[in-house]
Amino acid sequence: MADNVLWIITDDQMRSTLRSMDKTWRRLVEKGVRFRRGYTAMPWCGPARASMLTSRYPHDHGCHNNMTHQPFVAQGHDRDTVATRIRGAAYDTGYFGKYMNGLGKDPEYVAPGWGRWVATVGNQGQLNVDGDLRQLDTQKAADTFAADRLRQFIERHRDTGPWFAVWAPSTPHDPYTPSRRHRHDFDDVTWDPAAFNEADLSDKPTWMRALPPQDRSQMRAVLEGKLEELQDLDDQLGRLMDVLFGTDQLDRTWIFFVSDNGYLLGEHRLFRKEQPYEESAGVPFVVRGPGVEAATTDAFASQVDLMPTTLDIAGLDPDAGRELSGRSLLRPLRTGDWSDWRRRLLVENTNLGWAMLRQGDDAYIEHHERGEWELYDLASDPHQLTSRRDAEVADFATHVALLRQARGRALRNLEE
Ligand SMILES: [Ca+2]
Ligand SMILES: [Ca+2]
Ligand SMILES: [Ca+2]
Repeated sequence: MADNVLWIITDDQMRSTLRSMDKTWRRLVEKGVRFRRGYTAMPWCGPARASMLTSRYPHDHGCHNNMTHQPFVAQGHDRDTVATRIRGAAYDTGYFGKYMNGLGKDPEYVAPGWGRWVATVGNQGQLNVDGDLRQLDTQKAADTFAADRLRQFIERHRDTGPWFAVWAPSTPHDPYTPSRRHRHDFDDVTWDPAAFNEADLSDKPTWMRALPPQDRSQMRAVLEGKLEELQDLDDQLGRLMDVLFGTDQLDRTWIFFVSDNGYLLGEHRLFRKEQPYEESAGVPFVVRGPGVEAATTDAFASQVDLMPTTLDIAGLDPDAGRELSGRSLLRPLRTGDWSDWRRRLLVENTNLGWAMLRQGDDAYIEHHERGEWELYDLASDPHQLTSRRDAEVADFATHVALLRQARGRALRNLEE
């Protein structure tokens, strides 16, 4: 029987918070491969989720803002996703949790390809359960309901398979409502990252230079809320792993753990997401799977890689029908050999008009409409405090210009 695949997609989680999740760390990270250079396709909830489901970059799927569901469906993208494709390999499928933003205006929608559909609709506790709407008291209750249904889905497949499921809790997105059990876990957390309220913004794009400082106590409180909510998620993940283990499915299940986007808490005087800096553009990215040796790697991984890897696990050709823009991680995950992997990676925001090229230690950021650029050496300047204004960037600019118009195999060739 082919292996099962589970995607866990958290909401607004920074890479730096993964270590706070003890069960996740012990049962996923230490048993799998952690990508220090895992990136979103675009650091905003809806467009990022559209990219994961289709292995298309935002410039290709054309859903540029956070009301993503409507343009996604209008363009027919929902008929060619990881779910519709993997059904061709006789996988049972299930979606559990937050889907694309905009679903609140189309609550009865059930996306093609999903055998089970337990989607939170909007952010007020409404759920669509296989086409039937339910109203729970809170978003937290809806999240818990979705997680319960996921465990039931897994239990039902004790003796059957294979299956593919997505679990997408709306954690640690605001508002922060940790459980009684965890709501004091990080009361004393402090917050003083190196780039907090960056003093000299003269190397930053023009619009940032007049930014007022962020309030440290407010940023610290957000961090506290995120870390405490993540402890609840960590407990849920522990229960999930118990079910996989208890039903003898853990050794034939691949688990991918990512966030839709990262989050800035006052670094460079910025708050929230959408921006090209590492805290926002980078995401936690972990894979645990059968035969995979535990490791940490500097290979570039992107959200667009999830779909081709999953289809590869299912024995399908990821490029059948439409060439995907991501790469299958499967072979290097199994061998540990990343020498043939992509050398450069695109991250973009087609709404704000920037694109970033990651190449080696370099992060080149281009602001198209403003005609401005930034370049950081993340080895000597990991906190992105000093853009290298004197650098020669013509080669980076050429690659960005090509990558942001390409898709499929042509895009992948530009990464080499
Ligand atoms: Ca998000
Ligand atoms: Ca607290
Ligand atoms: Ca600076």
